Amino acid sequence: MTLLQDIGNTLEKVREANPLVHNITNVVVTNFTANGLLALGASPVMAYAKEEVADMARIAGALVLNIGTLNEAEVEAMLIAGRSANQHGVPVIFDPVGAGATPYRTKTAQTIMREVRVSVIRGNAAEIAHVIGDNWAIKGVDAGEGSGDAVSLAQSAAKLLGTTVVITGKEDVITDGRTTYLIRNGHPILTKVTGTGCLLTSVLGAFAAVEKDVLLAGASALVSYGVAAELAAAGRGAEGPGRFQIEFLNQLARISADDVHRYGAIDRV
Ligand code: ATP
Ligand code: TZP
Ligand code: MG
Ligand code: MG
Repeated sequence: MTLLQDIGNTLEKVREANPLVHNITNVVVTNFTANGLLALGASPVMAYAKEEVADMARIAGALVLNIGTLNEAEVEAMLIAGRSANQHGVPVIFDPVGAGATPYRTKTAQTIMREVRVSVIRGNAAEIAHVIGDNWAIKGVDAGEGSGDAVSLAQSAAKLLGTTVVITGKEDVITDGRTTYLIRNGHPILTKVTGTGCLLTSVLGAFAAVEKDVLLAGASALVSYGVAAELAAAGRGAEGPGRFQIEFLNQLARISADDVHRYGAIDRV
């Protein structure tokens, strides 16, 4: 069985299992995230109240934490949900949106990494660097022009944090500190639609819910997502970001194991 066949099978498992993904995410991307998960074949739920997050996280297939529009109440809920997920063997996926942009974001991201056992942390290079106290340029929630090698940054972060790290950009890196894959799927128009990074983090949750091998789950999410974006950009999405956003949802619903075999571009490095 080749890696791309394993990835195609993992995509099919998401569709068969329809996993419940509990998201505590930001106000910018909430609707897009729910629609993207539905299109892919997962079942989204957004629940934020500290009175219920432990119960919701317990019954979910994965918990996604995203600090894009954080506040104290939400951070408290994230810690409660994260601890419940850890107690019940539910994988936690974390998006440290804007870490490095303000001290509050950086500190909160580091607190979550310390207090919650996170299966996968996904961000742009600057965000991941700031979570480990490294200094890449960052501008708001977009990666800046920091230099350096995303592969070695991801590997250092994985070792320091003791978790699987995903750094996205023109190419995506996933590593557990020992095994590293580079994924060359995707399209630049993804950077013109807000929430494509956040939705990807939730899609990582959907895949982690159905596949215990975190590296395979993550690689499968990255390849499937990138290929869906390529298909959308090659079709109706070529018209511009508005049409692309809608067409991308269509392609997340349509993408098949066959598309993954044909267009997946992943290498072990
Ligand atoms: P940023 O705030 O830096 O844009 P983000 O959280 O939005 O970060 P991205 O790094 O943009 O996350 O990743 C979201 C998706 O867009 C991923 O699938 C990634 O592969 C893809 N992507 C980002 N930039 C490019 C690019 N230049 N070419 C192809 N795909 C890209
Ligand atoms: N501001 C706070 S969260 C957010 C913005 C614009 C969304 C960021 O989404 P992404 O997926 O990182 O582009
Ligand atoms: Mg982006
Ligand atoms: Mg982001």
